[in-house]
Amino acid sequence: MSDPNELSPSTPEQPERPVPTLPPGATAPRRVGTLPPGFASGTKTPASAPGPADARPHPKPAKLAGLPEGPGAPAVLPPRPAMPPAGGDGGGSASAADRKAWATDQDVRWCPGCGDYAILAAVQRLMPELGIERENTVFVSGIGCSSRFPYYMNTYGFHSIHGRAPTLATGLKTMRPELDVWMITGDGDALSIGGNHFIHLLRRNVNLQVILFNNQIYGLTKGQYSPTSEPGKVTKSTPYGSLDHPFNPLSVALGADATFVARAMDRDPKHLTDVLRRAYQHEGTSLVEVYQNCNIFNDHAFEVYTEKATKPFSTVYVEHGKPLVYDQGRKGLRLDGLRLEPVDLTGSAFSADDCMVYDETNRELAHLTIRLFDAPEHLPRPFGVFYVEQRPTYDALVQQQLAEVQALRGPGDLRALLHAGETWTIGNN
Ligand SMILES: Cc1ncc(C[n+]2csc(CCOP(=O)(O)OP(=O)(O)O)c2C)c(N)n1
Ligand code: SF4
Ligand SMILES: [Mg+2]
Repeated sequence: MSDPNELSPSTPEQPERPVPTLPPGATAPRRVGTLPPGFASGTKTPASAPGPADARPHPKPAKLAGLPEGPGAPAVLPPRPAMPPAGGDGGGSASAADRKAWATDQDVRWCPGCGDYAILAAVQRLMPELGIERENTVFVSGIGCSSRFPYYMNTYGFHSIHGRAPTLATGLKTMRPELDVWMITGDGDALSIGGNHFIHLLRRNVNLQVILFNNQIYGLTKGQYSPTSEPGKVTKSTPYGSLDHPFNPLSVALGADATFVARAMDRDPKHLTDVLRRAYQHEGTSLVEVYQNCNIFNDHAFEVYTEKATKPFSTVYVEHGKPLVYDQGRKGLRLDGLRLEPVDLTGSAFSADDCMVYDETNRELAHLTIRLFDAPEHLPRPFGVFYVEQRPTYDALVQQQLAEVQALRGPGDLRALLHAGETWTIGNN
């Protein structure tokens, strides 16, 4: 990072990777068609009202406003070099052409049918709409199938080290706050080898977007179980079934005091794009977990949430200020003590008025909602923006502190610093 102007555009050559083959006997149990059992009834509990109306969205183009000025302010940078020409034939409608401007000419090397394609398309569609510049945008990733993402974005990019994307993204955003930084990671990358770095990124609240591709498997290394795999997962590394309790990535994030926590899925691109747009508008670390189908090593993992026959009663979409209602209005979730309880809205006992009105500024409610995870046969899986909090970002605080200290003490001198205080000369004897 000593000279960030030397960042390379994301067009490296990659060695051919053989297409993975299906491992024998390692398919996940299919959950499609499992009907939920009857819902327990309970006494009526009045729903809480949401907190004060949220002032979002906060458009990011003004993100440099508020940064320190004066002697300590970061130096004005020379104009960035022109980007390489975009890939594709450039034909089609204006919006298709806009989207193509964000795509590279690299062969996309994900397996045919992989959910990664839909996420890439959603991001490429969103970029022109955000009114941002490719030359001021950087995608930083770790290692994994998902982490190949920067190759396919016609921006600056960094395919880095397994689990260490948070370190590079933090350094980059802190020293170059005018850049739009997106971090791409997988369930293994973020939550196994990168677990430590991931939680510190979130608590620091560095102003960048994280897209966590959760396919509940290690895809790139051909199908070992991951920290989000369901218990009993049969893989090459767990031939008799995994024994570990899985992480709920969003609970990990809330536990680390993340300020923007959301979930979307590859098979609902409109909702995914809406959530990514909100993530971009948030000032701070925005975590978006995306359920992504790995059709080679973990096919059908999320089918119960994506297929027409089961999606209505298996999912609930949370929206700020709206009651938690699902299954086309036939079911809802009401607060019963300290838990959310599913209720039948087709009878006379309960109506939508009894259901919890979602408040995305309420951390406790976010915790409860995100925990609709442990008993999927009884409860719908929630999607949407669960929690949003405004808190100073690490990068802005660092810049402010630099400006204040430099205003007091003048510009720093690294050589003088290294030779200041207690120093030793190492002799020969
Ligand atoms: C230090 C190190 N350890 C292990 C690996 C091997 N490795 C590469 S990718 C990967 C897991 C990737 O899984 P995930 O993050 O879920 O990404 P996916 O391929 O599923 O998108 C592992 C274990 C590595 N490259 N580097
Ligand atoms: S995540 Fe699975 S389907 Fe996608 S490229 Fe990797 S191995 Fe293939
Ligand atoms: Mg994975």
